[in-house]
Amino acid sequence: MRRREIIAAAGAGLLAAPAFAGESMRVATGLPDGTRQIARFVTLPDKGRLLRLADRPPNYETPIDVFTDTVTPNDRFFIRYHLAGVPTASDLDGWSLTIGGDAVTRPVRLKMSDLLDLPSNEVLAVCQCAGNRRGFCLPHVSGVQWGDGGMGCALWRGPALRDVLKAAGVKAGAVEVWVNGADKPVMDGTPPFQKSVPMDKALDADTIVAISMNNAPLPLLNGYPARLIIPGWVGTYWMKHLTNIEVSTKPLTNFWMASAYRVPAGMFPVDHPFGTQDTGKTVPITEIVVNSVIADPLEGVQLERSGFNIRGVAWDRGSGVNRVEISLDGGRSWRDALLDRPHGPYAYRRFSLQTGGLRPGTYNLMSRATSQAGEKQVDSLKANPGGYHNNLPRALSLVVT
Ligand SMILES: Nc1nc2c(c(=O)[nH]1)N[C@H]1C(S)=C(S)[C@@H](COP(=O)(O)O)O[C@H]1N2
Ligand SMILES: [Mo]
Repeated sequence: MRRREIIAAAGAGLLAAPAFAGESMRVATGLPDGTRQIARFVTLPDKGRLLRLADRPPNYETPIDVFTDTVTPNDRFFIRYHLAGVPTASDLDGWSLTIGGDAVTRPVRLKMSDLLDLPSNEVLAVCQCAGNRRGFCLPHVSGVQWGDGGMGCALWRGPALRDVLKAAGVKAGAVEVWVNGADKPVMDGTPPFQKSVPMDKALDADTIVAISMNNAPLPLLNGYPARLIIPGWVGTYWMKHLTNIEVSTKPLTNFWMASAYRVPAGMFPVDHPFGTQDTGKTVPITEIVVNSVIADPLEGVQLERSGFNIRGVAWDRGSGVNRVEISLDGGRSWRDALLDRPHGPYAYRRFSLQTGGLRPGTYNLMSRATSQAGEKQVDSLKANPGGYHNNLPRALSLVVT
């Protein structure tokens, strides 16, 4: 079967994943009914079990139980595409990366061997879709109805983007780096998925062209053979199957920059504003907000009155997480969780809490993280039309018997 056919077969339920002992096969209760009805746990080629929300374009989320670990394995890493024309491995044979635009001195075409010749950097960083948890927004907003799993944390390795750009020579006056991938629209009128990054972020030492993910080649659906890594920023800039870079003296004004992925100006904290894309009313969504997720126990389970261990991860835009609190009573009272050592500013930080003995009854479990920068998860949703940056603590109901 070709990959497209496999996705279609998965869609028809022909490749339904087997149930693994101890793993959640539930779709989160807070999601809209329509999403819950069509979402399926499926296994794609080279991937483990993921929750399919859509398959044209492919949108698959990581099951929540995977977030007990700092690193998300490649085969469990979520998949997000905007365009249905996803490249196959053979489409990417002989892959190359062109660098041009009005702000380079000499346009070049680089091969994989050229990237391998450059010094290599690595960063453990969370890739999170700006719309992660959109499905829990009330009132619901349109877009892919992500639950908790539109994110993952991996060890990314490859040359710094600034070293890659050196091959073409960046001229004074460059303001943005425009990036494009190998996936294509399948319908006339759909704009190609092209994004841009401001010069200072593009030249940051931690911004890399990853050719390795968790010490292996990137999985096809996570951007093989090379993708952009923009630590601390939401996934939309992390261009997969990177094929074309334009260094520009002008801001990119296409649909994906000017209309999509924007938030009201001033609504969310940012360290490095994206000035060339700021209209005064709205700004592009950029830096990740502080957030956390409880991966164990799972929503709806029954537990013993002797107590249980609560585990999960917390993360932010790169200041680091320094506190996670847990509530068992839906946010009325909180106690501090134990934090694992940090694995770098852009990575998940694990937390845990042993509840001790509990009376029988229903408990509403929540987690709330605070960052080194002093930001805390919100008490009420910062509503915006895209349903972006939902970091409202989630309440998981469980029963102690
Ligand atoms: N080529 C390409 N790159 C892309 C996208 C895309 O649609 N096409 N989506 C972006 C978005 S919105 C996200 S959240 C991340 C998701 O990365 P993943 O699919 O590896 O999980 O990829 C980004 N890079
Ligand atoms: Mo995204």
